[in-house]
Amino acid sequence: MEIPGSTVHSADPIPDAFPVEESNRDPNVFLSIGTLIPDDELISEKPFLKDIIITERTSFLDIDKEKHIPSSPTAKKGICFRVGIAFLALALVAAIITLSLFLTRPSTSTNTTKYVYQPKTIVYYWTVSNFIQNLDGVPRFTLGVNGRPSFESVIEVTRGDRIILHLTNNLTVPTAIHFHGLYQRGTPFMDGPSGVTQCPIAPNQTYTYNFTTGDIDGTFFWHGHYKQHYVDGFKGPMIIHDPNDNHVDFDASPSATYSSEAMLLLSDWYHEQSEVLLERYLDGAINPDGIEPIWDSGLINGIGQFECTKNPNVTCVQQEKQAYVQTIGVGETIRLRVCNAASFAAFLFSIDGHSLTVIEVDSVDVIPYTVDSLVINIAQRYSVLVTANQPIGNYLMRAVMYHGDPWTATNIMPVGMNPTVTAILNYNKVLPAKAPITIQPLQNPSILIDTNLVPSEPKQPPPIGANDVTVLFEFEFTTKGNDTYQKAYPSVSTLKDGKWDLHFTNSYTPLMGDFLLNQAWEHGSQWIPEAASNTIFVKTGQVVDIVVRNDDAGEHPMHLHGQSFWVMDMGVANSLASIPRTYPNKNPVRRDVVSITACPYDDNGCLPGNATGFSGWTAPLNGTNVNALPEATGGASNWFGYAVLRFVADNPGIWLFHCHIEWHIAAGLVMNFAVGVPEIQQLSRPGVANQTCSSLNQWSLKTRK
Ligand SMILES: [Cu+2]
Repeated sequence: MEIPGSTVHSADPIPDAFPVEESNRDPNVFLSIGTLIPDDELISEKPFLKDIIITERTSFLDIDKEKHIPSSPTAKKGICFRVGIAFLALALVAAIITLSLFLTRPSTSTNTTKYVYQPKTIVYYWTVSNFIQNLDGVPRFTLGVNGRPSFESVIEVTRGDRIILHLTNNLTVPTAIHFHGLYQRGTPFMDGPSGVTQCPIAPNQTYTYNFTTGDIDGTFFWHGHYKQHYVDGFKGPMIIHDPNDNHVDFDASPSATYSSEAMLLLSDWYHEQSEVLLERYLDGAINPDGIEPIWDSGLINGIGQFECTKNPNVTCVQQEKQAYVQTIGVGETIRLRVCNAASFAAFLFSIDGHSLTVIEVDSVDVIPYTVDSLVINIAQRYSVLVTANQPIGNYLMRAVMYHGDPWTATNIMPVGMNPTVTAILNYNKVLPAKAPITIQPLQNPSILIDTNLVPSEPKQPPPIGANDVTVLFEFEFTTKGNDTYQKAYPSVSTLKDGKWDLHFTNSYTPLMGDFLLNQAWEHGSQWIPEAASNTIFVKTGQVVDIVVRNDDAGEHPMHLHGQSFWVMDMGVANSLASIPRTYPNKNPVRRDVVSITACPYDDNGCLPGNATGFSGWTAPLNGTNVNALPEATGGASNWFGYAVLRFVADNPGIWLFHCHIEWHIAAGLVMNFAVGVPEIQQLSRPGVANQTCSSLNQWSLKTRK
């Protein structure tokens, strides 16, 4: 078995250019479209909204005005930015508006007084289209926003703000977007999943997403939630700032203070279109073993490095930039918001020579916890503090994609596949000739697991009682009987009088559920929620436990929309009865994506392993020396991976619970929680929702002809 670190070393492509000074776009600056107007001036149908100024809005530019100024004399501002000359006039107008808002705020100079933030409304005008982009050296048709790569479209607001996002669809197929990690309290129609909370937006139509952040802040991302648009690049960063962030206040948090920040959006990247890949994956005749499509390379903030020299059949074109560069001042501490926006890959993230202090997980602040690397599965987010305490130089930030059996279900990789994507942590913009990029790959990474994390604001999960709901979600992947297609077979039962009552199994949901399709697309305005597939109905106020049982040989990142859950327990077990049902931890980690471990295994299948606690991530980073695995359930034992997740159903809406591996969504690894149907029906459904369904109807009638 290879040592993971050594594999990483040999596979690393070193970016051969260092383009900070050559660029006309500073790599530290995300570009986004947005403008600020006070919340009390906003009425959604006001005509002046059409006339508001749209300006290039530089991410992180506004941050320092929004939050406490660090009182430590050692704190430094590390962010620089550049605004194109054509936008100077518009930027000036925006600055005056921002400044006038700023000047009306209460003083932030004392640490004893909480800063009272006046929420604003941020308006975005986005148009999605499909055009050729060169993200990793191999140009391909890729979805983008306003003619630029999606990764540059940052939603960046402060807790309490309202977000109005006008999304115009310039594609030839429908689309929709989801704001990952947002609760959408009172606005479940704005959550985004096609066929669950909205009809997808027909070509040439506009949908207006209009919602507030509610009471959460932290690191999020937005992404397409129609078919596999996410795989084709339709995704970007989303940040909600805490107006009273202790971590920027040296006196409040002396051991974990940062003075600048950036987001690192990690992704895997495919050279083929998702439609082609999906067709091949689902076809049981071509792909009887259900092997998921494997990426060609990875991206950090939309920039990757495919190994062109290893694949003569691919035409490569020099990119504008070969790697994302993040500048940091000497001695400075930066908050890096790391998000895995991949379709299939789990990442091991590290920075040569630097430790990572975790302060946030999926929007929940945690007691600082220092590691040398992070395992981050799909749709998970971690904020880490990194201090520039090493000799001045350039250090590689490495994101390595777990690959080989069991991660990728095969050891055969696409030709030229690069499992490592790198970015550069650059001290004070030193040039590479003076300070060469270091190469110090990790040899034995320390692995962060959920049970290491302790929320800094304790929140005890309520007990689950006889009138509450316990759901068992089990799944396996197979082609069964006469099925032609590869399918996930989730089966869902609820616990009644100590017995499992099976609700559905073998369900195949090619899209998501079909709530609104029933409501308005297929059945006019009549709502027939019972007709929706894979759905468990929950009353408002009930406590819900989801027991997830993973009978598959791979890890699965399970995501719940509409709320976070407590991770009550996770591990491996050989019977449902042996899963503990009492939990001593009064403050378990809360998050919205949990990676359900595969069982420890050998050639005969699952092994007992450490049955009393989580033993996840047991497979090596590069599993290529591991023998092919039999199906876990067909092995010598009945061991499986599990997690118990608890939430309070106090947010009426239709909330998806699904695996965030995009191929598995398509295979049907999806269910819905319908929370508080009577309360949902009392919510006023925005007019745009009905319009979108009728436009979709017209479009589909037209295309059927
Ligand atoms: Cu999955």
